[in-house]
Amino acid sequence: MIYKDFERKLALIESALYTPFKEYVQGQSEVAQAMRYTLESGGKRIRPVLTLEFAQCCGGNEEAALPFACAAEYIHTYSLIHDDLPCMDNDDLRRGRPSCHKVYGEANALLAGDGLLTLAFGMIASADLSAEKIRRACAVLSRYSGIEGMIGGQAIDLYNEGKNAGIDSLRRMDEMKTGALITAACELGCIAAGADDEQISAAREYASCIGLAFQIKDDILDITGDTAVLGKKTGSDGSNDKSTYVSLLGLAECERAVDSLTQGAVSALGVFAERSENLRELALYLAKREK
Ligand code: GRG
Repeated sequence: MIYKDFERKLALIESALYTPFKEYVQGQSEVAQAMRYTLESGGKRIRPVLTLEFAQCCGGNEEAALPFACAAEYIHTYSLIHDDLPCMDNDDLRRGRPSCHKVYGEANALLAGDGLLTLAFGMIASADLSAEKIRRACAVLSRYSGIEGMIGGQAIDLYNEGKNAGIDSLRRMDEMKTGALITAACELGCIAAGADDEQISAAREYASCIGLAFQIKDDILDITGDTAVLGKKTGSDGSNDKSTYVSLLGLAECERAVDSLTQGAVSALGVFAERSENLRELALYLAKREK
């Protein structure tokens, strides 16, 4: 257990994630099955938990924030499906199971990713929140997951292939590819709760620190992790001839950077005082995670 309330929040998220599927998965659509296959393959659900935690921290209602939390996880899941495709990273294994396209074929996997992407915005629109909150949530998710965020980061990643990217370029790429969606997840919770500017700015700072720590930890686990625990191949960064934090800075410096960024994240929570205890625990857990 990461912290006391984690499992309860996870259960809320798990049940909400599959609500739309009650209508169309029954109808044998292979694409809907492919969407569900990857959704239920056991991700850590960090992004939707962040949404609910920030909603709670800012005094909001977690039930009302749930559609925003699901939207963040749908976008994340679509990105994993597309990232594994032969035209991207060509990975056969994801979360310990064959990747979506290995089971359902490339065309269905492509559509499953598209289906989750569009479902994310439909889910936001279905929230029982004001039109202004829904408008802001759509704008935030679109910006951070699009060309200025996650997609832009993935494009830089493709462009950098085979080149020896330096630390600044690597950092910029990861802020966009990994950090932006984590920031969106945190900010969505703030928007659902009607947070003020100071709270939103603290959430962004926290997200920026854990986002970079998360990616550095991912690079560390690619070297030190266990395929059986991680549920994906290790050593793939080296074999893809990519610069990573570990290749540029070494393992020990990477471990120090993760610790210092985690401290930065914890400090950013000051404005929320004791209400942010769960978010503190979450940052500490992410720094120590093994998958
Ligand atoms: C849209 C093709 C496309 C790509 C977008 C986000 C992304 C770019 C690709 C996903 C692959 C990847 C390795 C991204 C880096 C971020 C990262 C470490 C993702 C894994 O997130 P976790 O650990 O995954 O939260 P789980 O399985 O726990 O949900």
